[in-house]
Amino acid sequence: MFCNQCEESSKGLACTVAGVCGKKPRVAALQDVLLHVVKDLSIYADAARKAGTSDAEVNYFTDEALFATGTNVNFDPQRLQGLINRGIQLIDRLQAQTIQSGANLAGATATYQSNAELPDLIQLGEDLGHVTNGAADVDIRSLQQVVVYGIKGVAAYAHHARLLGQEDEQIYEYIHRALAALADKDLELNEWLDLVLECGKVNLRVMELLDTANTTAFGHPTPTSVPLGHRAGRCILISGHDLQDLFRLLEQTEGKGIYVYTHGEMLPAHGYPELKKFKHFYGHYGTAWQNQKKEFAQFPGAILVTTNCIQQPQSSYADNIFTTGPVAWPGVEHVTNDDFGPVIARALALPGYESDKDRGQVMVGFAHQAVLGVADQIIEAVKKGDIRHFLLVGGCDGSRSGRNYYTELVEKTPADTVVLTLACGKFRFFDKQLGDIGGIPRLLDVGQCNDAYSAIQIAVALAQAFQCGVNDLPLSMILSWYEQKAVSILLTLLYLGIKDIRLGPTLPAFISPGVLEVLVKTYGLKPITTPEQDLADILG
Ligand code: SF4
Ligand code: SF3
Repeated sequence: MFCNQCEESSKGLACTVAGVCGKKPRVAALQDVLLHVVKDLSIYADAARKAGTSDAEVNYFTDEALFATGTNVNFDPQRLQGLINRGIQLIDRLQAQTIQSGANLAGATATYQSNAELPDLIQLGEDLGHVTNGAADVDIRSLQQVVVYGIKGVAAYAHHARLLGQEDEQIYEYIHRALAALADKDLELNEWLDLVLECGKVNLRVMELLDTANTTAFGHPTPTSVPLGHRAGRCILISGHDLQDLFRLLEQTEGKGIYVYTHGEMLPAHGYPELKKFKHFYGHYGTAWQNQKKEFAQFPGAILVTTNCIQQPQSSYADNIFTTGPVAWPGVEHVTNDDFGPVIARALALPGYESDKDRGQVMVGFAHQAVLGVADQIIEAVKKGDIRHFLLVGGCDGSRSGRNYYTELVEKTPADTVVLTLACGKFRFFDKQLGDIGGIPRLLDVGQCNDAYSAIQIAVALAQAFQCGVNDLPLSMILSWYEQKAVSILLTLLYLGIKDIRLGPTLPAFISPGVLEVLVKTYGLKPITTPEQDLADILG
């Protein structure tokens, strides 16, 4: 196996024996087949589109399949086999249409066997290898990996947005064109660089769509205090990013004597009016994904994981955990069609909490509409010198020890600075009491990684108010990354021309020295150092 798509790649290079995330070689091989299938399907879809047709089923499948190959999403060989077989059927369907149209199909390598057995597919994955291994030039291969991993992030966002009725043909058009380009051996470095930046542009659009999708369905988040303790009674914990799943679960648990708690990236859900109206949607439990083995083991109810990041369930809670949507683990019951009956039945069979417990509160709900609603107050505070600087400290969490940097950095920020945060990296400091500046909280939770659009909107609006560019604002971005949604967000920030981003805890293994040089020279991208050094550099 060869996988280098996340921040925890073995030895900072790649996982080649087994995934640090728990991905077995056979799962890696199946994901490789699936990516090759999606790449070949993209060649046909791109040709078909150029001939005037776009196939909705192909578009949806593309997002679903790419999402399944992301970090900590789908570890289930049978489900991956199902996706591969569907992809092959779609290739067959498009092949006939595109050949008839006389389209240019150079590079299409579709020689797949329909309904192949698992051992044959695993062997095929081992033979095919990583989808970018045809590129001989190390910098081109690096850029191809940036594109493929960025596209996985785009696909994840597109999948969420489409489930809530928002989609845009230009997103599918880009994904198919860029993946089809993997088969074009003549594409040069600059053309791959263009595809990298275009990925950032397309990701901005898909994040906008997702923002529209979430706020149309559930209202704009408002500042909301979320209990970290619990109430006596039966309980369900919901993790992942899918707000629609949460809404359906809340509908189906209403009146059943079950409290629903959020875990990980679901925390910001408490800020949405259409979600917080449910009285049994009580509070938040636990921290980020890498702590789930300990936290899930201690939760006295059923657990539903809707998207990344799932880890290998421990025997102590294996009977209590369920998956839905793109996420899967072999042997874990996967619920479909928004029917959470099995999860509810399990919650009713488990003891739940014996008594009430108060563990304090955290504030969420500072998405773009809430923050821009007090823009005048913020601008005034900046003009008076009460707010010296904004720091966007956001991104993924993970298990590397160097991630304490983010906790220490936030703890050390001076009292005249405001920290905006988003995604699961916030669990390093989400319950710190940083106080406020004239009523404006110093720690503002913008939302999930899925809400990076909100942070961009806030930055753009502040730049307009101060009549300057985003790079001229008293704003610094200190990002933490782990998986591929973070890659796509970083590409969006680069596409927007945002400079001097600090990235950690380590730089991506898939960035070659040559590509890194371009990123450093053009965008001033830099690795994090120490909290003291970086704060001194930022604040002068
Ligand atoms: Fe390794 Fe990350 Fe790939 Fe898992 S997703 S196999 S940890 S590089
Ligand atoms: Fe976290 Fe997986 Fe990236 Fe959504 S839950 S930010 S890592």
